[in-house]
Amino acid sequence: MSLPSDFLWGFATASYQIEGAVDADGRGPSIWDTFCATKGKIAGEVDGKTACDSYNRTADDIALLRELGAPSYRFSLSWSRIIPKGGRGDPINQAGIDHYVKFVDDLLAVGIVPLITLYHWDLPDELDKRYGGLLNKEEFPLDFENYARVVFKAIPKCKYWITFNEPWCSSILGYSTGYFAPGHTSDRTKSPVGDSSREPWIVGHNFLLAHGRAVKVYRDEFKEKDKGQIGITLNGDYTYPWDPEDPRDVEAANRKIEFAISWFADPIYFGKYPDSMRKQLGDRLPEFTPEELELVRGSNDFYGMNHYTADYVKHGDGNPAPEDFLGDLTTHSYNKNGECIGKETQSFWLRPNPQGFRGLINWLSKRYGYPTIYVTENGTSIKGENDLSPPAILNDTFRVDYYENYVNALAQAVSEDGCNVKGYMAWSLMDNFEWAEGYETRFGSTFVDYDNNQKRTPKKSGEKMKALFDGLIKKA
Ligand code: PNW
Repeated sequence: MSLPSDFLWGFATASYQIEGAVDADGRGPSIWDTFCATKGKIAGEVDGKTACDSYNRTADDIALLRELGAPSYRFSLSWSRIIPKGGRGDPINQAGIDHYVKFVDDLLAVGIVPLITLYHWDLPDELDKRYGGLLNKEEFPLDFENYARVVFKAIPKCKYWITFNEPWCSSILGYSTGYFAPGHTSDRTKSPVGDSSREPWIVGHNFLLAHGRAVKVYRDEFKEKDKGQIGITLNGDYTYPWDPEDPRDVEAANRKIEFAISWFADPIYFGKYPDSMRKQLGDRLPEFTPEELELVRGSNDFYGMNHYTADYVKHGDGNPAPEDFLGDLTTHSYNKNGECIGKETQSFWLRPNPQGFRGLINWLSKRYGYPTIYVTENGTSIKGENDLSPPAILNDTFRVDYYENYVNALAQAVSEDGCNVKGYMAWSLMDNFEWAEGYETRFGSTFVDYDNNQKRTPKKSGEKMKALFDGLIKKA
């Protein structure tokens, strides 16, 4: 079992989760600043005002990456640091650009390869207020295209670009359940605005158009000269039928992956939405115009894969509610025989199931013709971890096992199944702002002491990562 010699591994983070310094150097607010300020949305009523203070500690973070021996680092840019109001007619903030240019230079100076995500959920708040943000098909893709061009021009040294992180989360959690910013939902006890039956599908469509536009800009104006690659990062669980003997459960298990992943990947690789989605959603799922398809089809140089967990799936009754986004099915932690998918973690949606990683890499490879895959996130929280303090919290053996099992499953998918995975970014470099779960849920390979000036101390899982990959990657 092995990984190719050019395999890239490292750690991942996202701007709003680590940077803090929300008012520094002209940054404008994002929808997450606004969402955090709304009572009842975030566990512990916390926010990203300070987070890990990474905006002020780029040198510490680079030193940490070096200490862990990471050859690469995936991070995201804060759009509203670069264009505080976000729009294509709005002023550019040179201080924001300078910050990221220096960060990339500093990473490269010590031999760390940067992978940059343009958008990890922190839309400039002004765009949401001005025209409804992600819901606006006329404005949002053009503003994203403009932002992307500004960034490509400023940072030619970056060779790996990710347009969007997990559009499923932004669309479903942001516009159906209301669990994430901007918190739209049909549930009027949670939000005065939203239509869960329609808005998530509109937002998803707009993400695809904006992705297509940014990719076209990169390919037309930068790729030849800068020699980089660009793709989108999609999240999705692996699935197993609750009753493998019941063909309806088998079908539903497959359908769940289509509703999570193929929603975005089918248009990109095949130029159409999955039949299962069209059948259930009808005209609530937008249609592509020929010009839109032209933009979207073929718009991935690589597939960015975020993956954490798996579910057992039971078919629904054939009569899904208008708010249903799973695909007329239910998910379960136990199957018909009472077998458990994996142990509990601190995250209600996450139970480790490493075979599912191998399963999903194979599923994607078969469906999309063995594309180049970069795993852009994989990791776990630990039940009760936040109740511990050093030194106990540093001994994160549950996470050590998770990484070892998942990375081995990946290596099997590559060396035994012939899948084309070229990189792996562990989520996360350090404990950080875990969205609606605040700081109570930790995903870090490094402990961040929020009570002691955000001091960083590597956990065992961080220290063991290099040896794990050194044991698998072939010597050049
Ligand atoms: C991903 N779910 O989010 C994100 O890309 C990260 O920013 C985040 O910190 C990490 O995973 C850990 O949560 C997800 O509810 C959040 O299924 C929620 C879900 C999936 C992914």
